[in-house]
Amino acid sequence: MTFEEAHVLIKQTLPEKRYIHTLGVVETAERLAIQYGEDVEQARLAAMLHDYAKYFDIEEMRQVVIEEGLDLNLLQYGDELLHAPVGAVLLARQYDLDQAVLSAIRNHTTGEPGMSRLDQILFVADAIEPNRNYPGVELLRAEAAHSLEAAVVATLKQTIEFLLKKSVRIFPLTIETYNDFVNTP
Ligand code: DGI
Ligand code: FE
Ligand code: FE
Repeated sequence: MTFEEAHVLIKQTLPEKRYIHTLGVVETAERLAIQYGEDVEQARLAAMLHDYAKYFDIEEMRQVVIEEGLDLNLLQYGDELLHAPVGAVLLARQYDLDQAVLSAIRNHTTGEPGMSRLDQILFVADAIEPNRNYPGVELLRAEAAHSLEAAVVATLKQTIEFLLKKSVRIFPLTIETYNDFVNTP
């Protein structure tokens, strides 16, 4: 799938606000890929597609988790977690996409221990794209300017703090990713 094909698909799939967020993620992922020497075309494509399933029917997404043998724990946490792994599966079913791109889409919400540099770029770009304006986003942008790994840790900390304040369950993979990156010297 080319970037332009992905662009057409996303423009017709997502509502305006989410489409604008997506363009911000594309621009930011491209910038980070250049800065950190990763594949710019893969970063742009993963960013364009990352929220493909964001507004899909929750029951249908739960069904995909079961059918595809994805981690059944996904059904016991917030529904917000579904769109990343389910989006990757649905895209892989319909289009020819590199595993590296699918991996970045799959783990963009929680991260994953040992995630690739491309995964890290999408994970951070999603959190700091120019349309994001939550408290603390400037700190994440500053981290991303000097270290991709530091930005991953800062993003995980901000996500975990946000979930704690909301008193919702934290998906184990989010915590495992945090532990993995904090242990990395
Ligand atoms: O899809 P976006 O809004 O662009 O961003 P995202 O894919 O990072 O999704 C963010 C949402 O996911 C936000 O509502 C918090 C939720 N989330 C992230 N990590 C966890 C989580 N929800 C639960 N329950 N547990 C998590 O570990
Ligand atoms: Fe998302
Ligand atoms: Fe997003």
